[in-house]
Amino acid sequence: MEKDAKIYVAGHGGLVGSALVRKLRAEGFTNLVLRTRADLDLTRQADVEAFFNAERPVYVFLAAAKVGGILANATQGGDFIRDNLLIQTHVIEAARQTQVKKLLFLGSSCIYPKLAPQPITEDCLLTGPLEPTNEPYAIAKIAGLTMVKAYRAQYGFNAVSLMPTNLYGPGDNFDLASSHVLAALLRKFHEAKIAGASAVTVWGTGTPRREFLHVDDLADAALFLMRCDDSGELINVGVGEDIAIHELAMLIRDVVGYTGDIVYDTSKPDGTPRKLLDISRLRALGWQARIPLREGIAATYAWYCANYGG
Ligand code: GFB
Repeated sequence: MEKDAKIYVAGHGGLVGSALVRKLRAEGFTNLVLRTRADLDLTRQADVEAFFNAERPVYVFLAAAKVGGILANATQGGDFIRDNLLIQTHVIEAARQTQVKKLLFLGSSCIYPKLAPQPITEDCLLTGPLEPTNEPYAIAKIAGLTMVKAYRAQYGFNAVSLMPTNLYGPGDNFDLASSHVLAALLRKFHEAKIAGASAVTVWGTGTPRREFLHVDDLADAALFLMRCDDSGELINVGVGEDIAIHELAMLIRDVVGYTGDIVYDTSKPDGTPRKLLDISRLRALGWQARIPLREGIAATYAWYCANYGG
């Protein structure tokens, strides 16, 4: 990838997009094209076509998507499938029409079957029923993966498809109704510490297991694969180990320095019991994550305090 090549990071303001911009700038890429949602609504095809015709980026990182935690997915499925189908379809087609050299597409570990054998290998996709709480999102993302695969076969379109595990880090969404668990618990324990609350409520039973990858590691993997992988194969991106939600809650309580109790609200969904990724394919290409979970949580907590105060 040439350092002056024009690179479009769709969704540059989000958790993944902002990490990609940090990584690309740190690596000396000087020609980044960034557009806010107000500047460019990716759900409107004519606007996306006009943007690509005007800017003609050489590389595209498609980090724009409607994403959210288990509750948001379970209650806004229509928005999740509509917005993600529109965004990805418009960007991938405009990239093809304007001869983009390579596009990076992001799937997610949550689009594998609910009860896939663990750790999950890339060939598990579409081999069983999906997790009901996020089926609309999963089907949209599976459609995107299928689209880039079909575009490679029909048009020779070059795209790399990553399947990241659960992500966290600076720039995360801390809204308690729509966030993912790690960000939500950081905020909950922080606010309980400030308020002197006696307990923090954790959703579900605390027994599900999740794998967490710091978003700066994901950005590193994304650039690594954009540079070196042209196989067209799905590639899982994870850390190779997971943690039970109740263990995560105790870890975050310790990092935040809260001393109260943890109570579980079993009226909230657990979601899939486990979704640990098999990362053999990525390791064979020579990449592995570097940010340990406790260190990553502590750094994210410091970022949260600096940006959200309190
Ligand atoms: O991170 P999370 O919302 O999404 O939930 P998923 C992970 C686990 O943490 C679930 C529990 O078992 C939740 O019940 N949990 C405990 C909490 N306390 C909380 C809390 O305060 N907030 C949240 N959000 N969870 C998502 C998919 O599944 O994975 C998305 O729905 C996305 O589509 C994402 O792909 C990566 O890991 O269960």
